[in-house]
Amino acid sequence: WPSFSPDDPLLLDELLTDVERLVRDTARAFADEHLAPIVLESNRHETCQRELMQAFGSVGLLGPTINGYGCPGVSYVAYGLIARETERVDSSYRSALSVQSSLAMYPIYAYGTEAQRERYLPKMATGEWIGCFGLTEPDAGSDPGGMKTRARKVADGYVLNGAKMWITSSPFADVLVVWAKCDDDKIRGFILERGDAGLSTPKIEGKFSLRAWVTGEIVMNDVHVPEDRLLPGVEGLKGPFGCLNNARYGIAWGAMGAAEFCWHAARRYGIDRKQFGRPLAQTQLFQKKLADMQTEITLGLSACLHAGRLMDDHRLAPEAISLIKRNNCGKALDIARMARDMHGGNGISDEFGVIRHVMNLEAVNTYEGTHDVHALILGRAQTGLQAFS
Ligand code: TGC
Ligand code: FAD
Repeated sequence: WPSFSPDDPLLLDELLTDVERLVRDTARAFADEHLAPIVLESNRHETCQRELMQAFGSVGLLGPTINGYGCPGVSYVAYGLIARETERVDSSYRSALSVQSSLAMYPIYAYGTEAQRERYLPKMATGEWIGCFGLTEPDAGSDPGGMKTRARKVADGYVLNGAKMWITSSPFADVLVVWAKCDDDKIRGFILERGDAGLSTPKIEGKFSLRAWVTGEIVMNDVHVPEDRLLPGVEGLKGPFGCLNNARYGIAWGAMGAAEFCWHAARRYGIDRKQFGRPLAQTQLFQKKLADMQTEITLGLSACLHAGRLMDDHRLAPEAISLIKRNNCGKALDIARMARDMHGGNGISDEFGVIRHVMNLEAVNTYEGTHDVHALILGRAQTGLQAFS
């Protein structure tokens, strides 16, 4: 019988292409060199620097699945591997990448005009311009169809009024993709630019999660948006949801990266720390927990890889994305909480990293559709009965 590979029991690594392995190694090296050394201070003091986006761009991590416009055009599996490696350090960094690539660049690529693609995508691929995605509002989170933001038609464009809440990167953003209801009550996407009169993006203070990257609001008071900044290629909720499919898929991979960090940390800790005259890792309870972590992570990553191959083949249904987003985020949160417990008192110190992942994964389990909302999507798909309202 072949020997067992504890960190990759199903030998998933062997199923990657050479290009995917190269992208994975590039992302891992970048994360080790540029993210791991700063994350403790950045999380502790809630500091982050917008220049980090340019560093991501310099190694080709932005808009990776887009072909052309300065983007590398790699597979969705490669995109997932980038999410896994960056979130292994901190969910904030994967969040910054998800939003730039899937929620800001993708809608411009998929729904925009050629002129819009040429104006925005190359600068977003280098990270010179930072993007954000405004869907959620103070009174419309799980139910984005209830949004109040309006885009009123005027002679040479639209006038936007409203407020978006919990918007990743908004205080830094140069390019703001905002979803608003038009006079016909249909939702459409608009590109706002930093400097538009009536636009402000205050930072949200007091976050206990994702402290290493900035989150804010988008406040619009009679913001005039010229006609050529409407995204003409889509209308209705399928516009924002089309972007969310890609981002949710990436989060499923990313959450497993955070879980892997916690699993490896718990294993190391249990081997090093002795109580009652033997390593903690030599107790049955500790080993059962490690086995549970190893099992869930292996299954979660297998699902991601399979889903990624289907995605690259245009055969992955949105409901299947809900399944992996929901399950992997929930399992990652369970694993992080377990790893925190296995570190005893040290588990609450940021020096050990696991409490930071617990705090981050609380938000990851909530954004892009909460754990329960994805259950309702799956429930509707198998019963034909809609239970949201
Ligand atoms: P529903 O009636 O189900 O659908 C309305 C229209 O949208 C279409 N659609 C989709 N299209 C493509 N992909 C999907 N996943 C789609 N889901 C729905 C649908 O076919 C329909 O089209 P049409 O042409 O018939 O009009 O919509 P509903 O209003 O009943 O909503 C149901 C529900 C709960 C599933 C949905 O609203 C939902 O998913 N809520 C969760 C909200 C959410 O995920 N927000 C994310 C905000 S962005 C964010 O969190 C970024 S964090 C990023 C980071 O930092 O990493
Ligand atoms: P609510 O919808 O009010 O939900 C509260 C609770 O009620 C949840 O447990 C939920 O599962 C439950 N619930 C809701 N409806 C039902 C129902 N019908 N049946 C049963 N239970 C229900 N949004 C953006 O647009 N862009 C971003 O960049 C972005 N970044 C974010 C970054 C962070 C750090 C966070 C925390 C959020 C971000 N969001 C962003 C918003 C995020 O998508 C929403 O927080 C999320 O969709 C949930 O909406 P809500 O917070 O309004 O919660």
